[in-house]
Amino acid sequence: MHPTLQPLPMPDAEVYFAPDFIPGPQADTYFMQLMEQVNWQQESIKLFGKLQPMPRLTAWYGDKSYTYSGLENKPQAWLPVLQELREQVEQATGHTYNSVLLNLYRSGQDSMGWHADNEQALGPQPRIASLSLGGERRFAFKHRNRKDVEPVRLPLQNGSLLLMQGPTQHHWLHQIPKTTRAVQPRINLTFRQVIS
Ligand SMILES: O=C(O)CCC(=O)C(=O)O
Repeated sequence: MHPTLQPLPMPDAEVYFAPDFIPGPQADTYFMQLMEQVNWQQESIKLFGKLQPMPRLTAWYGDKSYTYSGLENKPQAWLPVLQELREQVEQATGHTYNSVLLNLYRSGQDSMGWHADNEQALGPQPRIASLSLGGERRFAFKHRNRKDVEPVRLPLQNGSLLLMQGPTQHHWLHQIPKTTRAVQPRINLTFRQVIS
């Protein structure tokens, strides 16, 4: 594993974090390329029986289709820039990924609610390698059922890499909360290995 990926001291989890995985200027270039080249979509989700626009834009690239939040994502061919980032993340984590879900948080009003990435298609111990580009946002973890365990808050800065594996998705939820602070747009790429 890449030496900058350091373990976070979280019980019932296996989480590693490299705050400076991609140097700032290079991360800025990747951010601009992805803003321009990715086929960003405004998807909808059903909330209390009503269709609502998701509070972020998304895109799915990979070798297989994948159902996420009840949405079937048709695979799109890897863009060269995504292929390049995938190779860097594979080298750093020592594992392969056949899919990437991208999220674009246009402003502090864009967000992702509490959830775990525990879809069956990710296998019994999902491994999620999550790269952040652009404006810094706060990421939060909370244990699903242990009240004695403190929540964990982590600023995800431009160029940082967060790796979640092992039992993490079974015991912890995570989110990107909305913020009223002035924040720059942020792109997040979550590399995954879809097995079914
Ligand atoms: O934007 C992030 O850092 C979180 C993304 C996430 O939780 C997900 O794609 O499942």
